[in-house]
Amino acid sequence: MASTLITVAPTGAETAKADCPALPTTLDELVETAKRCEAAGAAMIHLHIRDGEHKPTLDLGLLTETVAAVRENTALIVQLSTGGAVTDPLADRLRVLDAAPDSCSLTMGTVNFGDDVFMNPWPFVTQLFQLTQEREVVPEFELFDLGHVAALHRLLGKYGLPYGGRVHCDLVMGVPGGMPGTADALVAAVNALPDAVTSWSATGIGRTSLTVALAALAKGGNLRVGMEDTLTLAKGHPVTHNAELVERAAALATLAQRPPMSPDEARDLLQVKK
Ligand code: KMH
Ligand code: ZN
Repeated sequence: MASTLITVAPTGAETAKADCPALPTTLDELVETAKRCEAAGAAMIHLHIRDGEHKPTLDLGLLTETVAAVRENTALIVQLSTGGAVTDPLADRLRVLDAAPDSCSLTMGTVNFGDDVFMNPWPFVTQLFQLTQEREVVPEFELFDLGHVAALHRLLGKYGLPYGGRVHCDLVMGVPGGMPGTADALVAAVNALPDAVTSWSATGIGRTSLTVALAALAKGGNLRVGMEDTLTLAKGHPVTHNAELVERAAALATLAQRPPMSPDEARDLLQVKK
């Protein structure tokens, strides 16, 4: 039976710990979250980390320590964010690969991001992509807009396949400034993906989370969920632990006759380094 890759994005860089104490920001909280989310059906974790004051950081020592701790305690594929926070310099974002994750996010273009701008100029995209090839890290192409899909065609046409030979992307939908979190937008984006794409997932920001998950399953895709993307299960029902979102995703995937895949199956799918 076909199965579903569930990725959990537990923290992000946008929510303040003071506003959401349930957000995992310390190493202990991240490891506990990773373990519970793996038990609930996640196969990959998309990590942003925080400093001692719970502020987003790309500190290389902390990133390396976090990768090691999650690897020690789970079998999850460890994906580090190279998106960071909107204020992070591009050079620091490239340096994330020095922490040697299994996978990293790679956003395919600049996008308005609420009141901010998430900068991903083309030379940065190509430099980061070539670095993933050199370091043998599997990129996950983050697509916030149809223009990012066009940029993925351009990238693969010019630089070839990623490390491992598979092409995995994630549609990030419902960001104010990006494509909307609707079934119509999802179908349009998926139908426009390059033929080289071997797997894709989708995530809906905020209240679009459930719509996007249902549309993704109906269209044959995989799921990314987590408190980076949504802080409520429904209106008036705040998420109290990332595992709740993974459990819901696993239940939907099971109902769709494509139960969650194990981390080992996900390693095969994405061809991350052994
Ligand atoms: N925090 C956003 C500005 C990624 O992780 O690669 C970017 C982001 C995407 O979250
Ligand atoms: Zn992220």
